[in-house]
Amino acid sequence: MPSSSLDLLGSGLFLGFDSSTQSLKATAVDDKLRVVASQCVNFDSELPQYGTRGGVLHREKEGSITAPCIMWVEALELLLGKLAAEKFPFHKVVALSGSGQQHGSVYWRKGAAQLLGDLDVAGDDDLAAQLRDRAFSTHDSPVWMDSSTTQQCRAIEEALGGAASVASLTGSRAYERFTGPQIRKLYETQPEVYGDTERISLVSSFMASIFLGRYASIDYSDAAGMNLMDLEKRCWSHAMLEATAPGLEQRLGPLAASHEVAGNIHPFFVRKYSFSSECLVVHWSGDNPCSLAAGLALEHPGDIAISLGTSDTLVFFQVFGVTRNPQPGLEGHVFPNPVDVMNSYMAMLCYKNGSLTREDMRDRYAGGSWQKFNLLLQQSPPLNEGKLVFFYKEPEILPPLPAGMQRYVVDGDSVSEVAGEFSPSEEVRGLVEGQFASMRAHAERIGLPMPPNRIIATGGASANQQLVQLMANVFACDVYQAQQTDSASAGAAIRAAQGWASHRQQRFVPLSELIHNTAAAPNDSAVFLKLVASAQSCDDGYERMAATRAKIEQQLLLARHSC
Ligand code: XUL
Repeated sequence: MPSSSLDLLGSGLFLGFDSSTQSLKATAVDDKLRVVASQCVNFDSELPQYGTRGGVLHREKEGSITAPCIMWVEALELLLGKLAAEKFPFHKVVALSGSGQQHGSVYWRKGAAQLLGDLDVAGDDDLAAQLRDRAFSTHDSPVWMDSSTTQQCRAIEEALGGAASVASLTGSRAYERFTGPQIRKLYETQPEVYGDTERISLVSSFMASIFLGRYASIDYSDAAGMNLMDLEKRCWSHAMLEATAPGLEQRLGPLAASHEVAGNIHPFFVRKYSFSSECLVVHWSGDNPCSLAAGLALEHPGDIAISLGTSDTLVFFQVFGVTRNPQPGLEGHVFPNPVDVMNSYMAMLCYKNGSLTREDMRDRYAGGSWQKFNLLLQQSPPLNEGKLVFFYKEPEILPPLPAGMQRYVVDGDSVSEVAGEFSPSEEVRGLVEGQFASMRAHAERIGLPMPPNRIIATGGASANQQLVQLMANVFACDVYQAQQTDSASAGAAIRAAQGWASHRQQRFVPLSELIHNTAAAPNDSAVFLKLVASAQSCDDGYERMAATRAKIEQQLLLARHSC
């Protein structure tokens, strides 16, 4: 019976998991979307028997990066055990869902469906003991960090008539870490393993399968990270399947909408952890879609999230945005939005040189102090009198340019390269304005409306007021900061709530309706966003700067390819 919209979430709890590269996390929210519990298992330190570093195994000889899929099963029981030890009320959970590291794949051996269906509920064996030696055709699950499939990517693109055709069909050109090229490599290099495989899951659908005790479908959103799904039609693309491996469709199973209920939790979890037998499992999805769409309430076309890492290692600097009109091309990725999977899309752009280069300049000109870096930023005027800095410490992904540094002065229509350094404050402003202007240009190219509706800034550097103010000015919109740190598992919990409400109401419940009708007082809610900066007018100066930077990038790319 559909209930009233004011009673969307009843009075139960919603449990979200995040099966990420280095750990498995859980976050529970209540009917007001307040976080009531969270727990985590770190793979390296708490499951040292698997010998992972950063949650993965570097197989130097084969040049691949994998993770033992059985470790994730063992981690799940460890995590549930930790929650049980602190008396988490499993019986109150009405729905659960999860997020998984994108692209990673699990290979179920022939007969595994039967094994899952026959899980021993009454005995003492844990799940890992029941599945370890019998359920998988290989224990090595290739993960997103693997980049050993260049040959397969080129072959797939060639079969489809080029990279642009693959991008427009699937949302991304063929990428090494994407699941299709990984499957093709497995088929080519270990045909016996492929032959012995009855089902292929993503990390997300794998974990959902464990909770269900039968194979879960891959959801539309995470499926877009495989180079196998027709993005527009939301079905497997026969051309992509054929270019990847024979007999693949039956091994992938049917696709599902991300907010749909996959089924009831398996009796194993009811007996061992006292879950209710009524607890629903909502399809799991990818970590980026969960984190950004649900965890940050990034739902409306025109919303953008920018994640600014702080570490000085290789941090990916990501821009996500919601759009109804994606333009998948040779750069970036497009996924169906998991909280509005039939109508809108998320675009994702990854950069390598975000914090890395800002930290380099902080150390060079500001003695390692962010405070001094911020003062330098303020000493030059907006638009930096036309001075632009291009600085890549590592080969960049977007645009694909080698490490290096170039400086230009723009005066009206004339652009001239300069040899020497600018002043410290011009260097700092030139770099940061340039990073945001470049993001603005790429975001527009992939189909994100400009200026955006709003930006949600996350990651350590989003606490830097000068940076977020400049971001607001360059993009000409308000910038909000997310308060929730575990946004992938919190996002999964919110997706569980959305799936449960949609199931009960027998209609699709939009995230905005859920948040509007249920969320607690702002400070308590997992989806609370704080306004941190509003745009200060600069006419169309930054719009022109973004266009000029994009032109210079094109020239640098052309020069690179003609060398
Ligand atoms: C996205 C990607 C990574 C993983 C991390 O394309 O490869 O962000 O999802 O878990």
